[in-house]
Amino acid sequence: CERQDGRPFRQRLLVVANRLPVSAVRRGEDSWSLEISVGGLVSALLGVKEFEARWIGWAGVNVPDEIGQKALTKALAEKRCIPVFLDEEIVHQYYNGYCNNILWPLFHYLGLPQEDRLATTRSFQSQFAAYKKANQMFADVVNKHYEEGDVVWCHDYHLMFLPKCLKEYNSKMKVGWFLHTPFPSSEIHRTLPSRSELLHAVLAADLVGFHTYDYARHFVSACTRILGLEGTPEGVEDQGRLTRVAAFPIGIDSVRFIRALELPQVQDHIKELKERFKGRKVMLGVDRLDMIKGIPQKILAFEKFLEENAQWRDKVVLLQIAVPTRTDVPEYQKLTSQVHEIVGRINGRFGTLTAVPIHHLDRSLDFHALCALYAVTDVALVTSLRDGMNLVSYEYVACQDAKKGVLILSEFAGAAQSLGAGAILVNPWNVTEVAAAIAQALNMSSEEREKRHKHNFAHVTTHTAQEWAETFVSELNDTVVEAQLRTRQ
Ligand code: ADQ
Repeated sequence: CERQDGRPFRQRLLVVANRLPVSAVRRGEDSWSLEISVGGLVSALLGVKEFEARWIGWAGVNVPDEIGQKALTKALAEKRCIPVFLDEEIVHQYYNGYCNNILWPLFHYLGLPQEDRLATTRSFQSQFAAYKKANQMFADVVNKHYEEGDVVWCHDYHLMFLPKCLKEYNSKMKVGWFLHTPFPSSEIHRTLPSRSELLHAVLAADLVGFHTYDYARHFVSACTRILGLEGTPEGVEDQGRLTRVAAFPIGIDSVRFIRALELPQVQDHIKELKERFKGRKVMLGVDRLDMIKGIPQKILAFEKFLEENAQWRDKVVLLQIAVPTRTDVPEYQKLTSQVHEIVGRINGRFGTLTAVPIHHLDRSLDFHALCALYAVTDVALVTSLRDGMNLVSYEYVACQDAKKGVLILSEFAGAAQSLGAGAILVNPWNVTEVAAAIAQALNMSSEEREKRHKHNFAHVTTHTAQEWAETFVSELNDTVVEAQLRTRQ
């Protein structure tokens, strides 16, 4: 196997994530069309030049028949993707249930669902059993495709059991696991009925990575307090075996965003937006419509700002782009109605015949439209109640080198640790504080905006997604070599 420049790849990298980076649509009994979905992880790994990456994951569709499975496997192989086939019941219990209904809220400090509080409830137990079963199914596929010397990189809270399953197959496999969400305080993690089993399973990896040092510290504390293991500056030690634990803050492919701003279609969007909002300052929110993103809190803070700053009422507009996710879950449906209700009330209260203060869109935007919005807006508002990192804040900074807009950023997003010096940091629960931050951002001098932007732009363009992936994989290789040396001594 060769790279584009003709040199051989250093190593094969098996990336295992719940979802493959493609959406599959069935066109006939044995034909599929595939569309690549570019997200943070995909662009991060596209930049990893030394490794020949293959993806293993679920294609997001139920394919019960053998003909369909074979055809999809073949189509995916051309994109270097390998499918794990999960049936509807497993998806319901493992993905909707244990992953999204239990681990996601818990890791974001929203607690366990009330009805699942007791470890003995049937639904909790069956969801956990399905979670383990699904992780074993991922492991079976990885094991089938693994070749000696490969690096296996497991991603996120969906696959916490995977390192254990893989090491049971082959203790020599190089296994890394990275969490994209926060890892909560050990006091939160210990409420989980399956707390110990999950920690032990993750510890089977050689390297465990988090976005921030705090999340890594919480994980080590959970292992020391709940499992009684020894925490060292390097990681966690269990009977002489060390699992290395460290922080690897993710970044974005900043060049992709910066270059996009030159494209004619993006320039056209920019021109249109400038015309449309002429004479008004524009604030931007871009989020998945999820409880963790603090969208109601953001809108209420904007209302407070309008209440207290009458002179700004017809001079500022908030564009909130919220892409719907997990739309079949009642809590998410409730959140959507709640947001619509607040937006309607505020627009009724402060709107005029010609303009409304909030434009709320329940949809995803294409990449070019998103870049244009990032480039023309004066302020970005990120008010996550908890967020592993938050890439929207990075993307905004990457597109603001001409305008030098202000980033208002929640102190509970991992990004606060890297962009804190340039952003205005806020506690999203404190509506008065966020309203004051909006006033500060809108009134900020151009010198101060420039100074703050410069700091953040330097960070976003140097700590890229590519660097993140390269660092993790090199560290994983080194960790395994060091462990081998230790056992030989
Ligand atoms: P997410 O919770 O999805 O990711 P984030 O990091 O902000 O959050 O990434 C969202 C991505 O989706 C961005 O690339 C953004 O451009 C895109 N996006 C969001 N809303 C959109 C919209 N309305 N239209 C178009 N695109 C939209 C999880 C964790 C984060 C962590 C990442 C990466 O929750 O904390 O930063 O993984 O590790």
